[in-house]
Amino acid sequence: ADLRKTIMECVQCTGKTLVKKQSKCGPGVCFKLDMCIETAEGVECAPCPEGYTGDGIQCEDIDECQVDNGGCTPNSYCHNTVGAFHCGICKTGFRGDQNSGCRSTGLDPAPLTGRLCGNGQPNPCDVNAECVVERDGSISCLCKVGWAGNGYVCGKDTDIDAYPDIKLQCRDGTCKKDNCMFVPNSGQEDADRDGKGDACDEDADSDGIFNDQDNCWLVPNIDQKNSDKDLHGDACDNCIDVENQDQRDTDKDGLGDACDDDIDGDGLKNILDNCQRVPNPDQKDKDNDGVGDECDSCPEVPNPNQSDVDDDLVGDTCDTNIDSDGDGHQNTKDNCPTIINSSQQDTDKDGLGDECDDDDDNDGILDDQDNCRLVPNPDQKDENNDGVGDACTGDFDKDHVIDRIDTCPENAEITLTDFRAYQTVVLDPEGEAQIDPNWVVLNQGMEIVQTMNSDPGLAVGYTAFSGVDFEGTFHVNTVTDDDYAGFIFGYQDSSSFYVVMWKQTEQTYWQAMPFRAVAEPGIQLKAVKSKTGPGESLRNSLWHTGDTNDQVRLLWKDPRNVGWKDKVSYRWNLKHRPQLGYIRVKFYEGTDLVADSGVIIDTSMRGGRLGVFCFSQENIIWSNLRYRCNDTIPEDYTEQAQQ
Ligand SMILES: *[C@@H]1O[C@H](CO)[C@@H](O)[C@H](O)[C@H]1NC(C)=O
Ligand SMILES: *[C@@H]1O[C@H](CO)[C@@H](O)[C@H](O)[C@H]1NC(C)=O
Ligand SMILES: CC(=O)N[C@H]1CO[C@H](CO)[C@@H](O)[C@@H]1O
Repeated sequence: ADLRKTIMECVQCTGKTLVKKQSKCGPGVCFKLDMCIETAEGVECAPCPEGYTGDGIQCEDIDECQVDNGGCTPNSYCHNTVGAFHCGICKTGFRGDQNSGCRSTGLDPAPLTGRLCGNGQPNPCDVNAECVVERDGSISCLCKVGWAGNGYVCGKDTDIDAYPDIKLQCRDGTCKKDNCMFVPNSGQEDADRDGKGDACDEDADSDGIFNDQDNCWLVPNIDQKNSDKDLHGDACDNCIDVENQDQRDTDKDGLGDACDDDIDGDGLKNILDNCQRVPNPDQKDKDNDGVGDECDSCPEVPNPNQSDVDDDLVGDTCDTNIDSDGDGHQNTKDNCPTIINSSQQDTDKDGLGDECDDDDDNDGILDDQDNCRLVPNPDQKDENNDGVGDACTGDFDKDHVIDRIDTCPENAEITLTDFRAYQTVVLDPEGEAQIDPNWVVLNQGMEIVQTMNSDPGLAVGYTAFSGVDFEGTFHVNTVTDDDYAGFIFGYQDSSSFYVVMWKQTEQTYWQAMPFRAVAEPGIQLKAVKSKTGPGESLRNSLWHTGDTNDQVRLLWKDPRNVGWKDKVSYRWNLKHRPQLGYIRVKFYEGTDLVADSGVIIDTSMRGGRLGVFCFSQENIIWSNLRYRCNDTIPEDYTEQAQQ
């Protein structure tokens, strides 16, 4: 309604730019927010972006393929997408590619004939891609592990960061040549814009000082001036006069927490704010313990010290650890105490989780009859009679991220893979053996780097999952050291999680107390259920390849027993279905599958959070991280059950 109103207010719709009477830009004024320009006369909408046609208020996709096959070579596929298009492979009966042209194969039956997608339609994808049938029945193409591109064209991707080694004959962002061919950098960050990514540029800011000697390696500062005692020069220090090695800046206002008098940017100065790190302008504090509800680990029970020894985000004072369904949420806080539901999704926020609520969206129509289970639509309108209500067509959970790219199409709270917010868990807090890990998050939360030779530690995302697929690229970017790195899933607290860990060489841990721990090089999958929690026992048990009483169980070890190689990228692919206890993890080196756990059934943790793990290894990169909600029962589970 608002949009229509602004169009009617259009007073001078000349040329390509529109001028409107209103003076403020905002969502829905122009086709895209960043196309809106405020001027003295009102607001203007910039012309539609390339690939679209329209007046700037409304822009429609141009189907480039309609004209001259989009400029693609004759007899090849042209695929139109929103705002762009790309050329595909040769059509059935033709051979070649976009460079050399598509020639008739004559008598020779085309090798590609008969390639079909799962839904029976012809497969338009590159030979090194998979055809994925989306929820709405449409098709998309995804380059296989070790390949990158737009799916219609895929090229070799040595470091498995989703950018190809060479520029591909297509126009999407993912067709560009990787600016670091051998170091994964899924964000392609390039501070000095010299075409060489920061991850592989020895002088990333081009100030003539090599990164390892530069106190601002991403900001040119020839003077190297540094007023405080931390390792960050003034030119890049978010607290110039206050030591803050971690550079944490909660509200992202450019001022580090250590020198920001309003850390969370909620308008209340720290000294007056009962949640200094979580915005809560209302300052509500039910239990009157001086800690606001928004950040209180026990909002109903006074616990001014907020102590949480098991790192499960529930304060000790109200932590019962009685969890009947094992999904990581204790009964008193579980919105479905007896049904496994780690994600705790509660769409209508009525306190009853969707899993045990028979009307998830509270629109009066029970879930099994509701054509939009998560979007209130009492009228059940369904213009095209496809069984999916108009209110949720294309965006099932109405979170404004369309299903096709939504990491959780049936959960409005989870839309993209994002580890920008994470909890650090130190697994040996007392030990002085080494320092704590130092995490750096890149590429909008889809890449994590750990720089220090450290004690064992975790960076854990805040999102809890039931069924999930989790993948990422693992790379140790140094020839120094030979220790452990990996990832975790099903995290419930610092005593309860699954870890997949990998070491380079066999080694006995240098602290022989409390027991002698021997690490083998093969990839290991372990269930951590520790009676003691973080400390020396858990530390040595994590190091040890094998079972340890009351600490860790080894669920699987790669029989090849080979360690990771320096500066080589590996891709992992994990499936966890906690409802069934199903776990399967695969590892790829380049394009080759090199390790596969097979189907493992374990029910120690019925879901939980995801994260990464390191132990005594520096310079680890977890790149191109991706998670997706997935509760589909894998076929191999059924096979196994039938055996
Ligand atoms: C926090 O307070 C509780 C009681 O309110 C007490 O039992 C506990 O020992 C305290 N923890 C720390 C770490 O001070
Ligand atoms: C979900 O898991 C199933 C079973 O493993 C798999 O076939 C399917 O491709 C997955 N869905 C997505 C969107 O990845
Ligand atoms: C949103 C979500 O993750 N819901 C899950 C809750 O748990 C059940 C299994 O008990 C899953 O089937 C749901 O998908």
